[in-house]
Parts: sequence; C-alpha cells; structure tokens
Amino acid sequence: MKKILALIFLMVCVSIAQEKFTNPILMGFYPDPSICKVDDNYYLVNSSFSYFPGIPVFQSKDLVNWKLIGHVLDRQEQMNTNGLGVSRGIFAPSIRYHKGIYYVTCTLVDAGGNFIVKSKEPSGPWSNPVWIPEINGIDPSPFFDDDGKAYIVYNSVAPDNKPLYDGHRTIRIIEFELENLKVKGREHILINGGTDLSKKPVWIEGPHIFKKDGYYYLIAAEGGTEDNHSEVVFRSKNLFGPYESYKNNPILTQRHLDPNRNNPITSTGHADFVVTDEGNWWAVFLGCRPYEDGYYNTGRETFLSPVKWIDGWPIINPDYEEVQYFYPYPTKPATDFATRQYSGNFTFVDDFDDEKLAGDWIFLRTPKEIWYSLKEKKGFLRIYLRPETCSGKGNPSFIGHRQQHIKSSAETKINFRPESEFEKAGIVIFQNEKHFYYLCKSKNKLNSTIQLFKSTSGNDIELIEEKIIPEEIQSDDLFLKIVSEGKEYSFHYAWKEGEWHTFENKLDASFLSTKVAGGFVGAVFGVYATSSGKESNNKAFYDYFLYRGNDDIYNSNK
Ligand code: 6LW
Repeated sequence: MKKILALIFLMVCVSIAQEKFTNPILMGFYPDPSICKVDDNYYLVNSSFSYFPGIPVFQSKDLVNWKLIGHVLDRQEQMNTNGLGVSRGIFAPSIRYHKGIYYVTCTLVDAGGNFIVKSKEPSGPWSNPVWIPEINGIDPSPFFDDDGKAYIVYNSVAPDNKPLYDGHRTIRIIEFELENLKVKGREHILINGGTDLSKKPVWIEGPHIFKKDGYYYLIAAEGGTEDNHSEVVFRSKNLFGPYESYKNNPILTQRHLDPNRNNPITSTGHADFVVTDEGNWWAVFLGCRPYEDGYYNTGRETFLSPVKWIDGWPIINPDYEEVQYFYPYPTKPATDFATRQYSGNFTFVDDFDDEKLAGDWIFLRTPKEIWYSLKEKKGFLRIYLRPETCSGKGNPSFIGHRQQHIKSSAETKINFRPESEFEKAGIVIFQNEKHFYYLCKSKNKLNSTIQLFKSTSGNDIELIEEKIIPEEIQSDDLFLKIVSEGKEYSFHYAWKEGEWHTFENKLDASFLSTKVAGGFVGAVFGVYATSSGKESNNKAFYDYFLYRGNDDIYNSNK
C-alpha cells in the first residue's frame, strides 16, 4: 500500500513539475520588463509611456501567476504627460530592493528625464520622482555592490556625443548616494557601441548589472527593439571594466529564424534575470506576436524563459531555437494568488459595480479633473463628454484596457442621448492619435445614429459608416462591440443583449499595427466619449465592459 501511495505522490509531483505555463506571461503591451525577488515574492514593472497611471507593478509567487498591485506613478504630481504623443513619456523602468527599500529608476522622456523613486512597499505609495539630470540617456538601472556602494547603469550617447553611425550608443555607470539620492563622481563608459564596435552594433540599451562568482555581469539589449532585437552579456572582474563580450553573443534572439514560421515570437530582447528559491535562473524579456508579415497590434509583451549557466555565461532559452509558448512551471504553481489572468485565453469583465475602477484601466495622459464616476448611478460608469478627442494630445474622456490577444473582442452597453452631431459616446480601438477606429452613438442633423470613424493622418476622423437609429427604438441603450481577428477588425451593434448586427466587417487591422503606426505601445480598447472640441454638459453611462481573448495557440495541446 505504501508503495502505491508513494507512486501516486511521485506522479502528482511529476505532473505539477510538468504542468506548463503559457507565454507571454503578461499579454498585451507590457514591454521592457524588470524584475526583483524579495522573500517569496517576485515583483515586475513595465514601461507605460504617456498612459496614466504609469509603471504598473505586478506581484507573483511563482513567476507565472501575476497580480497587479498598483502603479509607481499614480498621482498627478508624479507625472504629467499632457501634450506628449502616446509613445513618449515613461520608457524602460528598473526595480530593485536594497536594505528594506524598493527603488525604481526610469526615464520620463520629453517631460523631465531620468529619475528615481522609492517606497517601503512595492504597492506604494512611491515617492515623487527625484530627477537625475546628470544622466544623459535612457533605461537607468540601480546596482548595489557588495561594498555597500550604489550605482546607476544606463544607456547613453556615443563617446563625446560623436556617433560613428546611427544607433551608436554607450552603456555608462555612475555612483549614486542613496541617502540624498544624488549622483557622485564621474560617469564611466562600460560598453562602447555593443558586443563588437567594428560591426557597428546599434542601440545597446536596457542594461542591468549583477554579481556572480566574482564577476560583474552586464546584460543589455542590442539591435533595436524590432526584428533585429537581441540580448547580450558581458562580464568583468572590475565594476568599471574592461568588460569581456561573451564570444557566443547574443544569449537571446529570434532574428535568425524564418519569419514565416508558425506563431512566430519576434523582437525578443530587453531582458532581466531572477533566481528562484531552488537556485534556478529565469529571464523576463519583451517579445512580439505578429499575425502576419511582421504586423502585430498587441505591442511588445512580457515573456518568461529559463536561463542556463554554461562555462560561466548565462544563456536564455538554451534548449530551443524558438522561444516557447509553453514551459514547465519554474516552481510550485500558486494559481490561487492572482485575481485575474494575464496569460492564455481569458475573459475580463468590469460591471462597474465597485466604487473604484479596476487597476487595469488606463487613461490617455494624466487626468487633471475627475470626469468619470462610479457613484452617480450605481452599477454604471458615468463619463462626461468633454471637448478633448483621441486625435489630440490632451486627456480625452477615454478609459482603456489593452488588447491582449490576436483574436479578441471588447463590448459595452451605453445609455446615451446625443444632443448634437459633435456629441459622441462609444468604444474605440486605439493605437495612437493617428491610428484608431471609433464605433459610437451620435446624431446627424435630425436623427440619432450609429457611426464608425477611422482616424486620419491630419489628427481628425473620417466617417466610414453611419446608420440612423430607427424611431421605434425608443431606448437610449445601445450595445457596441469591436472584434479583432488578427489582420481585421469588425464592428457590431445590438438593440437587445446578444442580438448582434454586423455594422462593418473586416476593416484593415494592420492600420493599428506597430509596423504601420510606429511607436512603442500596443492597441488599447477604450470606452470613449467626446463633444469633439465643443463645450457640452452631456454624459454617457456605461453598464459594463467585457473583454474576451481567444488565441488559437492556447487552444492547442500544451
Ligand atoms: C526602451 C528601450 C527599448 O527605453 O525601447 O526595447 C524603449 N527597448 O530600452 C521604449 O520601450
């Protein structure tokens, strides 16, 4: 009997050990991940650009199931991205823990530059940014040496700011006094150009330093954050170098693989390392999932792969050429920890019954006024119509949820009575100010109508389709839905729940891809109301928001 029980126990252990997790671990635009481990918790932060709140902070017990526990920049006084394009603002953050304090360094591009914030708790409250004007570059990352000294390592300009070629950058380091949060002494160039200057390496960035077996290891992204992206590693016995480039660099890339392979994961790079209690090393890094020809709308997402040390060098994803969608769990699964899914196929619904918005909602730039309410009408999100539009660089009445799947849908039910053709309320799929589709209720001279707009390069919108709402439809309610099917979006409406009518089918989704739209973000579904530049006292009520993600890869066998 004992032998049978032991066998069953062994089988259960093996099955848990074999239980696989899905990549990306954070789907949708969660780029430039940085991670640290404190006791039995992992904490991870991502870039967030001009969206507010800035720098999401995730917590996990197993590196796979993540819970959003807050944002580093969740107060107006911490960040103001008004006037910036959506892909400016918060670039790559780094999170580190040292002697009871959490530190995040980051760059607020075009609105302050490099800064550091700190907190006793990763969920905050975080301090206001302390600016570091001495750092001329991006992607700052703290490093705490064994002798108690603190440093910041970062991407910077070419030596003497005289690049030998486009993309010629350096990795530099400067000492940092934690007490007064000031830099100390001069900066040192650790890496000039990248792994081999003679080959003109571009965009060495996203640096992190850690110490192991008497070496200072420096990992960094190289090649630029597109198909040519990679992660490389250097090491030195001296913090200030000289650093030796690993002869088999890069330690991660997918640039050499067939772009026409099935379910490609591309542009991998910008990694950070973490070690589990079992002593196993893992890497988080960004990657992309094109649906065809390099087009992707889900932005740069956070992936997790194992790291193996070989002859004193760390190799990411050593057992495969392709980054995998499925790996065995790094450690014992903690599936009951997370409050929602960020990986695999899932549904997210907000019925707006709470008095606070779910933390996953994001605003376009920093709201200066509270134009929404969950209290005015219990169970509804009330949004005031305001002149700002998604074509501008202000803070429109927009609240967004990332598009996290190639195949997904977002639907809502609005209660809204437009009083002019300028007044609109509905749902938008937004990539940037010049690349979005907007499905809304409005009116023409005489009637209430359903309208579908496409943004223009002139920061305006053009009407694609309009339908007069029949007089027999007396209710102010309207159901609206956008469906993404990879290279196409389709748009639907319903008078009654579930009775959908197709309004416009198979519109070009690549219009919202990074390849077409440019930038560093991904597409975002949003509830959005506007009075199109005019003053208005009108408001729209949203009854619910329902997101569904259903990518084929996760319906296959793991
Ligand atoms: C980030 C840089 C990069 O600062 O893109 O992928 C920039 N790498 O490291 C914005 O994400």
